[in-house]
Amino acid sequence: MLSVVFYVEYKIEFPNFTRLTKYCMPETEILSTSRFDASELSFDEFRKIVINDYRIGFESRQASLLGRREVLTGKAKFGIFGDGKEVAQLAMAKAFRAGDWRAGYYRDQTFMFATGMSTMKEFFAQLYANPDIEKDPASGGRQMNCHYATRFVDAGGNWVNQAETMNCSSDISTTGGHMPRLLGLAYASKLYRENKELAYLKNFSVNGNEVAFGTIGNGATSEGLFFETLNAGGVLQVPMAISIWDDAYAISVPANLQTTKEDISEVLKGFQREEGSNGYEIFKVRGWDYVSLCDTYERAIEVCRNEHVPVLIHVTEMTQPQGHSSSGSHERYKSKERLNWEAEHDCLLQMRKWMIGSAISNAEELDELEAIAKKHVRDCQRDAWNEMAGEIKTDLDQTVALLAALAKQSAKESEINDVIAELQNTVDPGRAEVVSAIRRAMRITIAENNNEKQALKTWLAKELTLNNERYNSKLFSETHYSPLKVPVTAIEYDQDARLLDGRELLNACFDANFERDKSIVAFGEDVGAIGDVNQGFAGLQAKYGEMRISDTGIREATIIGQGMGLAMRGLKPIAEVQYMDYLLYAITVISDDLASLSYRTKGGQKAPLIIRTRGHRLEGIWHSGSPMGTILGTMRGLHICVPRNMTQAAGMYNTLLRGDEPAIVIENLNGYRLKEKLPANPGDFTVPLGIAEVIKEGTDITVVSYGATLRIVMDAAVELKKMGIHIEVVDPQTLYPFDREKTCYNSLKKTSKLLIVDEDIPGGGASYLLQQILEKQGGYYLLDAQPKTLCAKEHRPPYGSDGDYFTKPSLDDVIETVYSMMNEANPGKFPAIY
Ligand SMILES: Cc1ncc(C[n+]2csc(CCOP(=O)(O)OP(=O)(O)O)c2C)c(N)n1
Ligand SMILES: [Mg+2]
Repeated sequence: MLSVVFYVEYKIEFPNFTRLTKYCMPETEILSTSRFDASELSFDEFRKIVINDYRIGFESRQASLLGRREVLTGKAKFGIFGDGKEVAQLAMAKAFRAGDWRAGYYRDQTFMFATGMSTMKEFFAQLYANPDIEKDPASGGRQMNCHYATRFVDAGGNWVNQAETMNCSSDISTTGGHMPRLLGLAYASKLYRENKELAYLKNFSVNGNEVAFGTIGNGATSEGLFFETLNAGGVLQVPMAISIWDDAYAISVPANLQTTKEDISEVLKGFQREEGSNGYEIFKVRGWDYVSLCDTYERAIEVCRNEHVPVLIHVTEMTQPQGHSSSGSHERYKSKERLNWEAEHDCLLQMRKWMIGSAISNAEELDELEAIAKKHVRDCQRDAWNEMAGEIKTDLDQTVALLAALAKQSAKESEINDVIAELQNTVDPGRAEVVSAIRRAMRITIAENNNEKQALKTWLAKELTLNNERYNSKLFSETHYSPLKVPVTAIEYDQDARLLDGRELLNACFDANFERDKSIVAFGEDVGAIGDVNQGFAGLQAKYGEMRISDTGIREATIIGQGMGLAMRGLKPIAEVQYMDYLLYAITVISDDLASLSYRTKGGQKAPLIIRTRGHRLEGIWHSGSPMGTILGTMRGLHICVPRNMTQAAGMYNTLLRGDEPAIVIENLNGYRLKEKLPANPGDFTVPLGIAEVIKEGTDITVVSYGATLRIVMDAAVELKKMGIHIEVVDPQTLYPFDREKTCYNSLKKTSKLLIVDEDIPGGGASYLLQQILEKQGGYYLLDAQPKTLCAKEHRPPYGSDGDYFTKPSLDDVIETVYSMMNEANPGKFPAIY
């Protein structure tokens, strides 16, 4: 072990500092993440590094102070900052290398500055919600301030070379919500190191040497996602370095109400790795002790990186000089003693004292540095504001000119002038005020038409298009690699194609894909050794190895996080959630993190994860759910596939595995043992997303259904035919995207009557289908009778076949509902049954 000893005023030891690398702060050209190299470093060089660290920390603090002021004076909506957490982040940055990953939370601005993954000007651009990704690359103004991300997907949808860049996965605001993703980011390193077949993916890893750094607040460690992640990381033994920023509070709630023993690392001692066991290396260090912090991070990350042992660094005695966020002050809930203690233990104050005490610097030098730093931060803030305000001002001036021209020609001149005056008097106007003024003027002049009004209308259309791009774009990656652009390959059958169980057909599909693409992996509960509970992966672990098809613990949220992290690092994961009912345990990760990823980074990040699950019908309250309304309401940002059988499911997997957007595929639980014909190209034929299919033609009523109910509808069609009724059955196949070719609408042209059969509760998935068909496609205008929905009851189905019959739409229900619609239209021909 190396050790440097500086004999200055005090004897200060720096064990373990091993490396010096240069990294330039973009706007300052000064070293930032420099490490200490015992063998090469002179005292002067060492001094420079420390002083520079202090500068970064001090600038970061100024950003927090100024940022809060900008919120309080109304220039920004909300502010949350990393004050009181600076010094630990300087130390963490020293251990962070190109290729590494961060999944953290809103306190990490100092780390981001120190690594160069973000700049001071970007900090303010995000605070002002600048929608330009050149100005706020993390989120294009979509996220609150201090929500960080690096852009690892270029405009064409291509991955950047992640092995050469420092990488930051996009933050989310939900406390602890990022932890499952952290697991996946770390797990990717394990796969890259241990599965030699992945060596060709050079842009993503160098032998799995990348560490995934996570940060989390002490309060957020109370979340289940934290514990689930912690346990999974210990089982998997992945290079995951979790730092806990412990300031003894979570907003107003103190540690004694958050954490057993008020001490998270004390509680977690059982996770400590021991001779012969797996587990963690756990470290505890104070947040104002620069020397110990640098030493701790150096040691912790070395073992994490080299040995793939997860580490946990509990950083205690942190403070929060400005309180939690811009909303509210901490004087309300912290005692005077606590506030005094925090003032005294401010990490920058302590670092400054130590630097002076050990003759690394002196008060004069640091005073000067601080003055320069303050000015620098102020300059960055002004530039960021001027850039944002300048663009809006240009729009505003143009709008005012157009409104003034219109006013001159209008009978409502004074009313329009009022609109102009209001707009001009608005303090710090935004785009909303500009566009709203135009729309008001359009309403005021509703009865007028002239060139000036046309000019205003054209301008409004242009503004709306631009604002649509600024504020509403990129729910999906929408690039060349989108699954919607995957070429359609027709299904082929040999003349003597075998009939086999649906599960075997899926198995053939997965087998072919695993053979074709070495980056595909699959995992979940019971997925590995037995090949999933319905045998779709049967035999594939034996064939392709445990690195590609594996079992996980019962931990739905981190199964999704595991997949998400892998997908961000260039692999193609299929993450399995055993039953659709258990999606609720993963829904936070799917909804908050995965579904919003492309949108919240404005296309700067992607995670093409495929979630595989099964549901709709089996037995009992927790095994036969069909919460499609919940899925539709929480997973916008994923493709939602509801195949009616395993052939269609296979075709959808074949499409999705060739695309780059996330999706969920819900297989029919009762379809695995039904016979289907084995295609000749089970791993190649594709089912395009959003293309509905008429699976039975008819003239009387259009019945739209999907998944398991389709078989019931088809059986009903046979019975109804005997009663002289011919239904047309449409399977949308995917609920998102929905019926891109308006097949439902076209069917209504023939039938003028619509019935939706859906297994969800009334008003669940069915209301989405109605909205899409009647409103979006315009089907309303084709109807000659009230549209109907036939759904399950409002409760979940009881156990047993009788419970199913009396709860879910049954054959009898479908027949009678269709018949009643015919009875209503023509009672003479179809007299009431009852
Ligand atoms: C899931 C969720 N619950 C609650 C919140 C509201 N909230 C935001 S920050 C916060 C406190 C977090 O405290 P801690 O984890 O200690 O981090 P600190 O802010 O102290 O650094 C809370 C309750 C949230 N954002 N997400
Ligand atoms: Mg806290």
